[in-house]
Amino acid sequence: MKGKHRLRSLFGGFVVLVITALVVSQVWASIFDNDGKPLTTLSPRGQYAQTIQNLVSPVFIIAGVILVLVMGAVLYIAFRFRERPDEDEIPAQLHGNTVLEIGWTLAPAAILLVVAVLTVATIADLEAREPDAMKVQVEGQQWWWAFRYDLNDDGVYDDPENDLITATELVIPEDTVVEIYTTGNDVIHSYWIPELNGKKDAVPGMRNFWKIQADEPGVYRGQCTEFCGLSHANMRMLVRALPRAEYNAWLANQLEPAVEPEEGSLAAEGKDVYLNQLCSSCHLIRGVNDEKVADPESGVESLLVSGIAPDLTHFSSRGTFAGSIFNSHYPDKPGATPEEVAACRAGENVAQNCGDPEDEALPGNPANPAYNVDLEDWLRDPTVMKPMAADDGRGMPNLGLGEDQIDALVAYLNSLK
Ligand code: HEC
Ligand SMILES: [Cu+2]
Repeated sequence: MKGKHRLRSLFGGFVVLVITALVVSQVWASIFDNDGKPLTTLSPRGQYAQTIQNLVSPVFIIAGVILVLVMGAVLYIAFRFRERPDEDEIPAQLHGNTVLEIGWTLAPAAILLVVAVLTVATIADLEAREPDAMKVQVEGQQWWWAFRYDLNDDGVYDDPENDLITATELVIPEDTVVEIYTTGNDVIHSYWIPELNGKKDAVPGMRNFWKIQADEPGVYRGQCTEFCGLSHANMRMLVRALPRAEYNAWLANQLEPAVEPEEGSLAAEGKDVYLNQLCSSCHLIRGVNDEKVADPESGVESLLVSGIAPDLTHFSSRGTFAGSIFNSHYPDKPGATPEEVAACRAGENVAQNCGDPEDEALPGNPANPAYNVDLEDWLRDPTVMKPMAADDGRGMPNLGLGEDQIDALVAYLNSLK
């Protein structure tokens, strides 16, 4: 009877060990394999994410050692002092042992003190201003992001002469500290690019300091992490870090007004549709509908645009749209010739002319079929593509466009390099 009992508990222990080993190996693998999982917080690709990692690792190790010690002691004691049928003695009691009582009060306090010092030091590092950083205001809107680059460093972010306003994708130079100031235009959002830093709330009426830096060129993804209404889950974010020279070229191009379509072309028709179908009451295309109108009473000049829709001046320089959940075109092949890029954008021989859609680092990765949506579908009815409360003035309404208008608009939007 006794032998059978021991066999059963041995077998039970073995099963528990195997299950534990399986779970630990799975968790371990998924934590450190970042492939295709850009939202893991444990794979830093910039100095601030690394700062956080430098706190997480020692705390994790301290907690792990304590876990093993405590669980080991529990298992040992449960086994060593288990009730035996032929013994009815109670083990020696330790209650009132002063040395032990003081020891197990002071030891955890000391450990927590170490963790507290490390944590406060990390917070101070992350909150420190960087004198030479470039500065961008990051503004959450239902359900996309607007960016204002303070190019002349005067602390003013909405001066169209000296600041750049873009949307959807935050483009930064590699290996450069970027100070960001988060704010919200409607409700509270939260900006979070886990590979570059932690989260920062974007609160209406406030400007919260944060900063990011990417060691390597690449695409870094994130997700709004403060519930912000109907399409909160569809409010992604994307940072594109470029080599310095490419960034400078990107910036020079962004500062230009929109490309004027060739007279008589389909794109030129699209521009007319843009101006005539209400698009221009919400969206801004610099050089097209950025004329200001003076208020007859106060004389204050302002734009005729609502400002609550993404800037489309260089729409086609971005790879994603609508809160980075859809791709506007196939990704460019690295080192592609202009002919290949043009052919790729036109959808000709995609396999040869476009980049590998599985490559996460490429703009507008259409690897996920759910996201590989045509711009046409968006214009046909955006409310089907993304839940929005357009009747309530949130998001983009269905404008009931005809197919000819959609074709022309797509040609125009794709020409806005
Ligand atoms: C009532 C305001 C409104 C009107 C009118 C409107 N849009 Fe939009 N549009 C929006 C908003 C808001 C978004 C962002 C929606 C989101 O991603 O949640 C958007 C997104 C877009 C996008 C994706 C941009 C990006 O970078 O994410 C395109 C392209 C676009 N609209 C084109 C058009 C065109 C073309 C028209 C005219 C036929 C038009 N819109 C009319 C408000 C409007
Ligand atoms: Cu949000």
